[in-house]
Amino acid sequence: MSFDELDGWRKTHYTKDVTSKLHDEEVILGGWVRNFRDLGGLKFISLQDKYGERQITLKKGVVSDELFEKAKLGYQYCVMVKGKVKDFEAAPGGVEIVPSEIKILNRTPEKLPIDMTGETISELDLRLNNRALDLRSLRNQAIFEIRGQVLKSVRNFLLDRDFTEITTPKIIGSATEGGTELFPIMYFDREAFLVQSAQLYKEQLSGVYERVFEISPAFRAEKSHTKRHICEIFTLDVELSFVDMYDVLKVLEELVQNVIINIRENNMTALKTLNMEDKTIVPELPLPRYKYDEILELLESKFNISTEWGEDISTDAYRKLGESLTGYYYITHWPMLIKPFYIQPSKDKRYSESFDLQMGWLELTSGGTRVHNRVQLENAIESKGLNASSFESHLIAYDFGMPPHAGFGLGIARWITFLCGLDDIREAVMYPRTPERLTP
Ligand code: AMO
Repeated sequence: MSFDELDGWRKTHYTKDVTSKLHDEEVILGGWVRNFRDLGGLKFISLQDKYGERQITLKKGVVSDELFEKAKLGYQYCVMVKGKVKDFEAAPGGVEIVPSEIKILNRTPEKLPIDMTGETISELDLRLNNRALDLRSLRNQAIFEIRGQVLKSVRNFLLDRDFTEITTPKIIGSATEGGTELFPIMYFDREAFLVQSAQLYKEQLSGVYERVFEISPAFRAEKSHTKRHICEIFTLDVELSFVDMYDVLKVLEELVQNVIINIRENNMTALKTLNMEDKTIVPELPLPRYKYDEILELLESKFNISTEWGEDISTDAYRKLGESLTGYYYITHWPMLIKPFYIQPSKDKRYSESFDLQMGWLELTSGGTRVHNRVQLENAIESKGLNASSFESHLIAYDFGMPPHAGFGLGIARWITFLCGLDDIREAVMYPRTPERLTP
C-alpha cells in the first residue's frame, strides 16, 4: 500500500477560514475524510479538520482523469487537498473546493470500529476504546470546543480580577481531604499518594497571593459506578483571603454567568451541534440560595422523601430535587458533621459556613469559609478522627499570619456534562479514568 509523502506541502488554511471570501483562490487543506459519495461522474469528499468540514468536489472532465481515479478514499483516511475555492451556497461554509491534487497520507481499515459519519452514535465503551478516532467526531469536536471555551473564560475572568494562577503538587505525603480514598503510589522507596484536591495548598497560598486559582487534576479512589463519578477529576480551585463564603458565592455566580455568556457568544455552532442552544442559557443573578434545612423540608413536603438531619442528600433525592429546581442554585449551611475539617462551623455549631452549587440534580461545586486559626484547625482535624501531627507541614502555615479565607472547588467535567447536555461524565473527558478503565 503506497502513501504519499508530505514533501513541501503545508496547510494554508483550516476549514473554518475557507469561506467565499477566498473564491477562486488556491488553498491547501489537510484532515480526514469524514464522508464521501461516488455518483459515477461526480465524487464528493467531506474533509474534516480540527475546526469543521468542507466539501471537495471532483467532476469527471473538470479534474484530471488521474486525480479522479486516485480519489478512491475510505472513512477517516488522512489526506491533503490542493485546490481552488468556489462559491457554493449549499455546501458547508458556502464553498466547495475543486482539487488539482490530493495526497493520501494514511489509510484506514475498510471497517472502522465506530460510526464516524454522525448517522449513529456508537456505544460509549466502544467509543472510549477507540478514543483517538472517536474524538474526531463532530459531536466530540463540539464538546471539547466548549470545554476549551470554559477553561479560557474561567482563566480570563479570574486573571482580570486580580487572581494569581497557582500550581500545586499532585504527589503528596498525606491526605488533603479527610474521608475520600487515596491512591497510594511508590515514591522511590516510600509510600506517597496522588492528591485528592488542591485544598490545603490553595489555602496556604491564599495567605500569600490573596486571590488564587488552579485548574488541575485530582485523584479520587472511590469505586463509584455512576454517570457522574470518575477517578481522575479536573477541578477549578479558587481561594480568596480577607473574605467569607458570602463573597465567594458572588464571585462564583458571576463566573458561571460570564462563562455561559462567552459560550453563547463564541460557540453557538457547537451548542447547536449538541442541540443545546435553547438549554444552555445565561442564568439570572443572584442565584437562588437554599439552606440545607430548607432543602430537607422541600424534599419532605413536595416529594415525601425524608432525610435524617445530618445525613447527606441521597442520589434519588437529588434527582427529585432537580425536577423542582431546574437551574443553578446554592445549598448552604450543611451540617458540620458531613463537612471536612477545614470548613468553618457556623455560630450554631451544628451547621457550617459551607455551600454547594447545584445545577438541577447535579452537584458542581463545594466550598465555604475556612478555619484560619491553628488551634481550632488542629482540634477540627482530630475531631474527624485524623492525626493532627501528620498535617504539621500544613499547620505551620497557620503560625505565619494566615488571613481569614474562603473558596470553592468546581468539577470541570461535571459542568461540561451539564453544559453540553451529556448523559455520562465520561463523555466530557478526553481519556476518562474509572474503576474499570485505565486505557487508552
Ligand atoms: P469536593 O470533594 O466536593 O470538594 O470536589 C469538588 C467538586 O469536584 C467534583 N468532583 C467529582 N467529579 C467527578 N467525579 C468525582 N469522583 C468527583 N469528586 C468531586 C464535583 C465537586 O463538587 N476541596 C473541596 C472544594 C473546596 O472546598 O474548595 C473539594 O474537593 O463537581
